[in-house]
Amino acid sequence: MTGHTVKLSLCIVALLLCPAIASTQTMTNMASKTGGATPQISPGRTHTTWDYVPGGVDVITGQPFKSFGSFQVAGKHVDRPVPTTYLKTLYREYTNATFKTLKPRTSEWEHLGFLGPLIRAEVGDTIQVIFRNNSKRPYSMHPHGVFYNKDSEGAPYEDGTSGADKADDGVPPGGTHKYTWQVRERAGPASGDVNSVLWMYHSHVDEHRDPNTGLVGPMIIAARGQAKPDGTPQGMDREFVVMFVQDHEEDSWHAEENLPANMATEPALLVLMTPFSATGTYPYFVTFSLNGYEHGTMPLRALTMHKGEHVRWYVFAGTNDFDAHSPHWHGNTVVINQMRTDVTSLAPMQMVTADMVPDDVGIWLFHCHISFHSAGGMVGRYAVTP
Ligand SMILES: [Cu+2]
Repeated sequence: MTGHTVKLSLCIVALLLCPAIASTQTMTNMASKTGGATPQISPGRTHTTWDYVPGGVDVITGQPFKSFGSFQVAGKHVDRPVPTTYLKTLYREYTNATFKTLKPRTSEWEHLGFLGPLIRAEVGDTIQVIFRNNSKRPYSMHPHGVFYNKDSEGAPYEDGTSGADKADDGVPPGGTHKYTWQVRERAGPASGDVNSVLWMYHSHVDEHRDPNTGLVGPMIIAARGQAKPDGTPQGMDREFVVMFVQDHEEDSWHAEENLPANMATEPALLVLMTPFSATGTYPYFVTFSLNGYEHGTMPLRALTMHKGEHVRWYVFAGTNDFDAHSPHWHGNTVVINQMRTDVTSLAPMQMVTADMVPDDVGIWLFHCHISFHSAGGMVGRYAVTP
């Protein structure tokens, strides 16, 4: 597909913010209720509800998950139950630019969770994204890695441009913008890389609050001539994209709707890891997840592979202060930059590609090795079948 314009799944990638669909589970339910039809947009809905612990069970321990927050009430430390659901604004893909029909996420990408749709291209392609903003605030799409002119950067700042070159900076509510990104050699693998690399896109109208609201998505670029007809890189049987992300829900644009109204008089306190901890971690509304899934709730069926397959993991980190992470695979090893390991490190927004040929069958832990991140929920599982 080298030299082609990538639209949709190699056709127009039509994205619309804030569908009426809540979570992956709800999407499945709605589809089954309507006889398998693709869920339609409900007018008037401008955000989505995301549950960080869908099902309400800590899958790692097998026990019901009890979410609590610590508050200062009349000078005393009080623990109270708190929800695991938050309003989020997410990128979602539609079948075409009429934005009437959501494009269903295929089963192998179910694990993407609250991330936006995967955009794929090969060096030599051009990516076009028709972006419609159905939310109540201006948002944008700012890509990493690919080449863009000033009308497709998706970030407002004093850059000496004006007019049409500013239309991408923040697409207003109800507005539409076409982003055009060239996939040049510099966006593809370098000589030391494997034959595909991970990039990302995110809203950059407010570089802090937009990602914390949920506006981040992945992009995979294959080397020239290295993409199979379905866009996947040659030689790979399976790919996974996992964002290790610390979300500050207090900095989301939905913070006022998500957090208690009396926070000024009853402030949330840092959560202690043990009763003897010298210091706390974060208030309860700072979440530590894998693609929005905490405490092992990322669907295992979507993170399952066969022994001996060539598996490529793309891992990246969020944009907050403690978004430095140490992804660790139990049971199997990976090769990163031609070096063997089972732990890697991510600085905020850093992207790493790790190849695995699993030889150890079983259900295995996959987690951040920073202990308070893992305790806070940044833990999942993957499975290797014979
Ligand atoms: Cu971490």
